[in-house]
Amino acid sequence: MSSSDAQFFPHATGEAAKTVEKHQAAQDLIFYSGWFCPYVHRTWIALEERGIPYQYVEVNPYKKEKHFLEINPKGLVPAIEYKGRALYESLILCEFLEDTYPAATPRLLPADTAERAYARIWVDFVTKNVVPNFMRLIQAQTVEKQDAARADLYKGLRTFAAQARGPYFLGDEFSLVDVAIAPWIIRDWVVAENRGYDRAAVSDAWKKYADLVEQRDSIRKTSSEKQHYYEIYGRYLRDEAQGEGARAVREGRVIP
Ligand SMILES: N[C@@H](CCC(=O)N[C@@H](CS)C(=O)NCC(=O)O)C(=O)O
Repeated sequence: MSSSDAQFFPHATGEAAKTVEKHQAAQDLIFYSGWFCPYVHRTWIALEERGIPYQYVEVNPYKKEKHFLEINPKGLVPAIEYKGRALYESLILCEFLEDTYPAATPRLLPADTAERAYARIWVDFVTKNVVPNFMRLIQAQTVEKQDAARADLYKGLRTFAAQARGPYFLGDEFSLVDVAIAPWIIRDWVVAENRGYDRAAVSDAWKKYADLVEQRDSIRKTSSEKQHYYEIYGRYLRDEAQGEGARAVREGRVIP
């Protein structure tokens, strides 16, 4: 990790800052967040969607401070401390919230067990076919590598959108599948402005889905001002980022 990775705007801005402000009081659940992080964004969307009480704590995960490493030995955000128990991994945290707050609505996983498994199949698809290709596209430095990554990303998004029942992935209800992919929808301007990505060029179905998902209240309320994402994504676009994820993408490894 280079020290420059640890230097960026230190807190949420815009709509996200208002949400942070409302979640300062002590709660059973402490949410360790990095305002900029797409993985954090998933868990944050789930918390906001379901109205779960939480205390927001901003962490700079690149600093690897001792207290945070005690919460998550991997040193990655998001993490949660719940009644003294430390947990991490964005999608596992979303499922933890689902299990721990069964009365909070809406539920993000369907009640029917086969339908729940189906939702998890598509969450897994996002993890394997969308996120890595999105990050590869951002970090690719040659036109050839960008073309290859964009083609793989389009293929993944096209497949995903073709399976979406509409308006959301599983139908009328917003679900964990939408949560899993939403942070990369709200950040796709990075590849639109710099890597020739175009929602409409993926497919009509993808554009319709992405245009709808980004309007979701829980997503808007947890998004910061675009200008502050620039310095972070600039490092990715120059392939200079040294975080765990950026290094894994550079070396062709699975993202941690
Ligand atoms: N698989 C993890 C990934 C989390 C992750 O990579 N978070 C990044 C910020 S976006 C981080 O904490 N990076 C610190 C580092 O790489 O040292 C999850 O889904 O929670």
